Amino acid sequence: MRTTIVTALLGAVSLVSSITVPPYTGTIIKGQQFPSLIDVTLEDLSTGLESGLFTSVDLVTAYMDRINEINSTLHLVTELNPDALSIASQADAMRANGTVVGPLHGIPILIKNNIATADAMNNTAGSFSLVGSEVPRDSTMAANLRKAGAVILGKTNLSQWANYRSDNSSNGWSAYGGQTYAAYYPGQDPSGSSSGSGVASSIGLSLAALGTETSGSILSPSDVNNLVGIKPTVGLTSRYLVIPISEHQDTIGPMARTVKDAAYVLQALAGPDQYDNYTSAIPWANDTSAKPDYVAACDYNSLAGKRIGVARNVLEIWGRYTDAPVLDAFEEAVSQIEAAGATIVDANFTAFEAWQEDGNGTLVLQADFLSNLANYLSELTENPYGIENLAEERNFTQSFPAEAYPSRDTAVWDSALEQGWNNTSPKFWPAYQQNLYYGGEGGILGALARTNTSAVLLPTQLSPSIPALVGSPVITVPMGFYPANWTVTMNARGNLVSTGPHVPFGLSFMGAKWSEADLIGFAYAYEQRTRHREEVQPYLVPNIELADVVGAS
Ligand SMILES: *[C@@H]1O[C@H](CO)[C@@H](O)[C@H](O)[C@H]1NC(C)=O
Ligand SMILES: *[C@@H]1O[C@H](CO)[C@@H](O)[C@H](O)[C@H]1NC(C)=O
Ligand SMILES: *[C@@H]1O[C@H](CO)[C@@H](O)[C@H](O)[C@H]1NC(C)=O
Ligand SMILES: *[C@@H]1O[C@H](CO)[C@@H](O)[C@H](O)[C@H]1NC(C)=O
Ligand SMILES: *[C@@H]1O[C@H](CO)[C@@H](O)[C@H](O)[C@H]1NC(C)=O
Ligand SMILES: *[C@@H]1O[C@H](CO)[C@@H](O)[C@H](O)[C@H]1NC(C)=O
Ligand SMILES: *[C@@H]1O[C@H](CO)[C@@H](O)[C@H](O)[C@H]1NC(C)=O
Ligand SMILES: *[C@@H]1O[C@H](CO)[C@@H](O)[C@H](O)[C@H]1NC(C)=O
Ligand SMILES: *[C@@H]1O[C@H](CO)[C@@H](O)[C@H](O)[C@H]1NC(C)=O
Ligand SMILES: *[C@@H]1O[C@H](CO)[C@@H](O)[C@H](O)[C@H]1NC(C)=O
Ligand SMILES: CC(=O)N[C@H]1CO[C@H](CO)[C@@H](O)[C@@H]1O
Ligand SMILES: CC(=O)N[C@H]1CO[C@H](CO)[C@@H](O)[C@@H]1O
Repeated sequence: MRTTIVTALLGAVSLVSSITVPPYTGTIIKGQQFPSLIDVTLEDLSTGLESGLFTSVDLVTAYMDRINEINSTLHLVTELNPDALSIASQADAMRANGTVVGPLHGIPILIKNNIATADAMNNTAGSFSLVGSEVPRDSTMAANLRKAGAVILGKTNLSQWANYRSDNSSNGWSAYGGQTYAAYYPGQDPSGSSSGSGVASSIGLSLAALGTETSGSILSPSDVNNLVGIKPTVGLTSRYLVIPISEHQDTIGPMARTVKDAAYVLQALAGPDQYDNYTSAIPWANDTSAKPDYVAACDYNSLAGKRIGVARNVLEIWGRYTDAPVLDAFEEAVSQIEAAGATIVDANFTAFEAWQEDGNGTLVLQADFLSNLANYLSELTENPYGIENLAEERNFTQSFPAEAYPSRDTAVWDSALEQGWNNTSPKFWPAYQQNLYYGGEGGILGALARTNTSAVLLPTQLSPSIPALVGSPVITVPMGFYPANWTVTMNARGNLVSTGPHVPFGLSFMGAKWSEADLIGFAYAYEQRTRHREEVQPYLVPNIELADVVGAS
């Protein structure tokens, strides 16, 4: 649910790094160049599928082999789709027949294990209480992926309940999926809560993955896994049959290796849905022919002549908890954006200090969770333990040994249950209005309006909280890495490496609601000028490549 910026406050542990960086290139077989799956883009895959160099069945096989090769080390996938090969085979038959439904035709995508599918896969949020539960139909996100021709390859592990259960857990841990690790340093914190989606995309276990965000859960794992992540405006992507935290803040978006790939996936996801009425606020909801073309928005010159803000006061207040390599890389990024033709101005969040002292944000999430969890549970067509609300969910969790209670406590739920009132209470409205002020006039929306800027920049570590309050969009792009001689720091629980040599970090572009196409353009212009993703390779990457699979058959 939320991101932490306090790594600088945690005790430092000295470990010596001996990471060597192997080169990864494509493979040539019979004179044909096969793309390397850690770098491959959607356009590379489409070219190979079109030319018959490989099939979707080959792709699914290669990705599954890569998952099987690495899962016992990184624990990042909880379910493989037993139907994936037959779906890929249908996609191949259609393509052979001249039918390609869209750019994602036959392309494997992983989805977070809180996005439901009406198939053999479980949807659990990482809790044993939901293993074996069933939904009446696909979530709209899964349905939209299938409509676009994608092959849903499997489900990724996550911080349990999207990091909305415990004050003493670790990012990427769920009872059902175990502890996910990231791939840039041994034992690396994958961040969360879309942890498995982040690691899987970063090391090429699928073209891209879906994550969900309430406050930071797409942006933060994209940040530390060297990825592009798009946190869309709340309502641009339907939440129907996604295990919720908060209807006012939850959103679903892509995590991919390039801005353009993320744009392709967003194109398939975005749109109105009869099952989630927040989507009726999409400006083009009544005229889908006016849907933006997020891929065409990838324009190298999109920063030219734009006014771009920097939330200087946030940097001043939170900068003291932020490591020097991140701050230095950020200032360099600001210069590069200026050199790309933008005018840079201060765009301060005027109520930022007041927000830090205020508890209304917590009240809103707790009230939403009480209502929205019960609503999700009521949608199930099979509910193995008959759990209907948070009180019962807490009972289950505290008494089921694999849920690791009390070491992983239920403090977040205890607080929500103690609060007692949900989002139908008269107490909800004033708390929510206060949130809208901190995110709106006193936050990102006010900053954009007052300074007449098209986007505001922050290091991604500092970016999620304020846009979360108003449901406005953010995109993160790789910005750099901790240096090779960086001293390792651990997370609060002491079981994960928070920062260390070669750990990546990103730059966030924050915009007005529904401004995704603009943000994608800016992010693309920055990405293409800097190409930071390519500078460092993970310490751990699966060996199996597409060429091995095609060569073997
Ligand atoms: C291929 O196209 C033909 C003619 O439209 C159709 O009858 C057939 O079912 C198609 N096969 C597949 C596998 O899509
Ligand atoms: C879903 O959970 C059931 C019960 O544990 C398990 O038997 C099944 O294999 C799971 N499905 C997948 C696709 O992993
Ligand atoms: C969505 O529907 C609910 C209940 O039907 C209603 O209370 C709410 O105002 C609607 N929201 C929007 C954004 O239309
Ligand atoms: C779409 O049409 C409905 C019904 O006419 C209307 O209530 C809604 O405001 C319209 N939405 C937008 C974004 O224009
Ligand atoms: C923004 O905040 C910084 C740091 O607090 C301050 O120095 C600067 O003057 C502010 N800019 C504007 C335009 O208010
Ligand atoms: C919520 O905001 C109101 C209005 O500013 C304030 O009086 C109240 O103390 C805040 N509640 C919490 C829990 O911080
Ligand atoms: C929300 O609160 C109201 C008023 O207390 C109550 O009637 C309703 O059952 C609650 N809903 C949920 C899902 O707990
Ligand atoms: C929780 O479990 C206790 C002990 O089994 C039981 O008395 C209580 O009714 C349960 N509460 C809920 C909300 O299920
Ligand atoms: C948090 O978990 C750790 C590791 O299991 C344990 O040592 C510690 O006592 C726990 N803290 C609390 C407050 O329960
Ligand atoms: C790490 O390397 C940089 C550049 O070589 C150097 O300036 C810095 O002092 C080194 N830091 C440590 C902790 O050794
Ligand atoms: C998807 C999956 O769980 N694959 C494998 C993960 O690793 C274990 C142990 O190596 C295998 O037994 C699984 O099949
Ligand atoms: C596919 C996968 O990684 N499965 C692992 C999930 O986590 C549990 C608990 O750590 C492991 O036993 C599985 O192998």
